[in-house]
Amino acid sequence: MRKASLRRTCAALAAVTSLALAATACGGTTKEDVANEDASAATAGKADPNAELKKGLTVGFLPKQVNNPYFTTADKGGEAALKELGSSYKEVGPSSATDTSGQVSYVNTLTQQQVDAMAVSAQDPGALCTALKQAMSNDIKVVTYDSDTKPDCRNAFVSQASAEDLGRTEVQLLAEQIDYKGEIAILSAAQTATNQNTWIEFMKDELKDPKYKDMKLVKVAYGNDDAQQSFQQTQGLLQEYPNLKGIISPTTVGIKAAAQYLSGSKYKGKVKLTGLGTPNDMRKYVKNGTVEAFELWDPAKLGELAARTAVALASGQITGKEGETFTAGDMGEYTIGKDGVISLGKPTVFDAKNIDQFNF
Ligand code: RAM
Repeated sequence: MRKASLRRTCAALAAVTSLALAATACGGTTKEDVANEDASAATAGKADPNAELKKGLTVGFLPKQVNNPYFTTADKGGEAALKELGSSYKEVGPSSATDTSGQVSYVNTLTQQQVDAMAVSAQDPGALCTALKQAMSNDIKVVTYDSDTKPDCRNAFVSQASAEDLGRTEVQLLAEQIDYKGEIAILSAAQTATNQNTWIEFMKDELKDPKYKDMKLVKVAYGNDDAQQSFQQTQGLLQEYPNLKGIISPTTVGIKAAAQYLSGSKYKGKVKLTGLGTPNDMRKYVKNGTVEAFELWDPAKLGELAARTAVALASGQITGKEGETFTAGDMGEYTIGKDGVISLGKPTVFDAKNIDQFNF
């Protein structure tokens, strides 16, 4: 048995039986282990930019939430790339964006299934760490995409855009729409979401600039990436703060629900709304005057880059260290940044002028 497959069998054992039993079965060092040590260390520790991309791999996608159209689009991008590369795709995941223990179980499931790599959008920065580390110690490459865990709990993070750019530009977009004056609120996703929380920190920092001195962030509400909860939270914000001038919703589920609420209320066009949404979800609210401008990246490209990164890792072309480069097919060359972060690029701002050019 190859060392990698021995390790994986042990991971499967550890995941399904008691750890002690797995340790007894897997604890010994065999001659084969020693013989393979050098080769294995080489693949684990050093990138070989000229390594052939492996075929026949299995990459598991584990989004925050499976029935969220944003992740459906992202993961389809991953699936298409894997097909092109001669590897297999599977997707597992919880239906609620606040089911952290469900996500942990799905990481363990993928580990038991001995996938070659997994692409995970983390609901919570720390909760998945133990399970992800166990996967990595069994030669499974771990890529986070969309929402990160801690840097030592994965090999690389495929980020949609610079978190700083996203946070700051959302404040700038809203400020222009409300003339830099008035009370504003944020309607976020889950309270633990790494991506939204990082963007919100940058929004708060942006608001410290004296040019926003007449704007006041009165509340951060959480709609948990659930349409109904996000709708009710928007309604609640307007009841609690009748002078509210604007809302930033950095979640595709939240901004859509908030637009739906505003669009059917007396606040339509008066309370401004921006954030992160898909053109297909937001088109009608841009056309009916509820929303002026919002932004997003192409989720399919994010999924594609996650898949290509997973395959490059599993093939030994990269290890996730800063400065390593790889070619992501037609997407071109990417360089790994600080803390293993690979950034997709700049987001697009959508408004009445350009929204019809996009279909996702
Ligand atoms: C939702 C999710 C996802 C986020 C987008 C913008 O679909 O919260 O993690 O990146 O919104």
